[in-house]
Amino acid sequence: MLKRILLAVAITMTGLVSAHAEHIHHGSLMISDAVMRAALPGGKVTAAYMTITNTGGQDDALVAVRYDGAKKSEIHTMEMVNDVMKMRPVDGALTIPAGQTVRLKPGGLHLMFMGLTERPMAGDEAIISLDFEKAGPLTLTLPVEKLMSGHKKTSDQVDDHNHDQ
Ligand SMILES: [Cu+2]
Repeated sequence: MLKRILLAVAITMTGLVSAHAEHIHHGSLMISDAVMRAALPGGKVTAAYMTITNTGGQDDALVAVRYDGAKKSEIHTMEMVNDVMKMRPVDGALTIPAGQTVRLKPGGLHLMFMGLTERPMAGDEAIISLDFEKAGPLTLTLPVEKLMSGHKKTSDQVDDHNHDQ
């Protein structure tokens, strides 16, 4: 309750704080800025982003992700191949090194949801499940927002997942 009151105060004061500014503690992990990208009309893929900080003394790893509104959920990374940005599933798990912060963000690491059976729209909340090697399973509720891609383009119609064209 107190947390909600404080958040409301923060929103009033800055006008900029949104729901996903809230931090979630899970074992020695702290998750913030979690958000799912709104799917485009007719789109079959979308992505989610978050910041994961490992405040502990041991490495942890994100081993699996699941979103019930998609047929397939994967952890993706982006890399330059011949000047073209491509994404691919991470090999094995995504390590969250002890004492470090890993940022999943547009144009970089992301959680990827393919074969959407639901269409998450701006203003919705989406529930995803994460599984960490040490901290264990976590169910997260994410705000769904229209997000710009990591590209220097201004259109909402561009998303991370057109890179393989
Ligand atoms: Cu992807």
